[in-house]
Amino acid sequence: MPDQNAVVIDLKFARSGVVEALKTAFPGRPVIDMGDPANAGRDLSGAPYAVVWKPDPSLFDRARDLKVIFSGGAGVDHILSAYTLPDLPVVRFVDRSLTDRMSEWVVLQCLTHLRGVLAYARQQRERVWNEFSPQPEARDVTVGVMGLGVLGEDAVRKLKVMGFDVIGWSRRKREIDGVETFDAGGIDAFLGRTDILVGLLPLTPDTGGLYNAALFARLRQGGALGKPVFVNAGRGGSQVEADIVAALQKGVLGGASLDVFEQEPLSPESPLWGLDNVLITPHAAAASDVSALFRHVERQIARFESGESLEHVVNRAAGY
Ligand code: NDP
Ligand code: OXD
Repeated sequence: MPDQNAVVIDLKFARSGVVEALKTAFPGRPVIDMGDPANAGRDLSGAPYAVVWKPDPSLFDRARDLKVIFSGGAGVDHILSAYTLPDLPVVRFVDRSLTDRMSEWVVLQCLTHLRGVLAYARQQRERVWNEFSPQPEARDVTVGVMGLGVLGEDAVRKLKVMGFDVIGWSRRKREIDGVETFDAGGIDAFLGRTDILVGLLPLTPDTGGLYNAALFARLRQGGALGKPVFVNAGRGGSQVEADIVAALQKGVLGGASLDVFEQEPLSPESPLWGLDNVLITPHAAAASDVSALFRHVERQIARFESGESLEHVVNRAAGY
């Protein structure tokens, strides 16, 4: 029998977190959890809502009465580029905890490279007592943030609190107090000033392969860190990993911190693992808190059902 109010859940997240969060989420509403094998062949017609992260490809055919699709993450490339989606609103996940986590990760990476943490960790393993000097201050280093959306804007603010000189780049010009910003056309000026490049861009047809050899060559050489550093937590599809490796080996880049990769998980064969000036995290910069995700979906469903507009609706033409 079709479920007229049901929420279909298809989240490739840690299973225990989903099961636990579903104990209290969506009170009074049927929930069809596709992670439960009992729902494998279930009729999904009638269900108006789906909350998805890399869902089963057949989901959108089977759930043919959907009214709203909720992304389980802030990024939506996992659905926009992978499926022929029905012409419905796609709502992405925007949440304080996710934003805070991302800014923690970004600030941590910038401080890691500023303070030579990777080199000191290497020395510690070798029991070497050797101080690196001179010690640059955050104010001597310009961090250029690409992507000034929800995550980029928060990261910019927190990097400034740490004392970094921060500049930002986005498709359309953004105004952020105390931060010089550039629009798409200002990319050369932006890159030429940047010592640490932070990628917080969505993956779209315009941003695929953007972080490549030609872009790294335009970053400032000879700044306070000596060589520029690349930090990316946006999407791996925006980076050309062979070019990152070559840039690190040739000294075009002095270091990198990468949370996202062209293929995830990163292959054990990737040369990136073996580079000692690279810090790798497994797409863990800012995990979606499942309970917060469900609360956000509940809020949006309440708005939708009371005739208010949905928030955080993706611009399908722009791809984010
Ligand atoms: P938003 O949609 O709020 O912001 C996107 C920003 O990117 C905007 O400033 C936008 O410009 C800019 N942008 C998009 N396309 C272009 C382009 N072609 N040229 C220049 N700028 C562009 O997204 P969020 O800040 O919420 O998230 C950003 C991304 O972070 C997500 O899409 C996801 O891929 C990634 N992410 C990664 C996580 C992780 O754990 N590694 C966790 C969460 C998200 P404009 O302001 O002009 O629109
Ligand atoms: C997201 C992510 O988009 O986890 O939220 O990458």
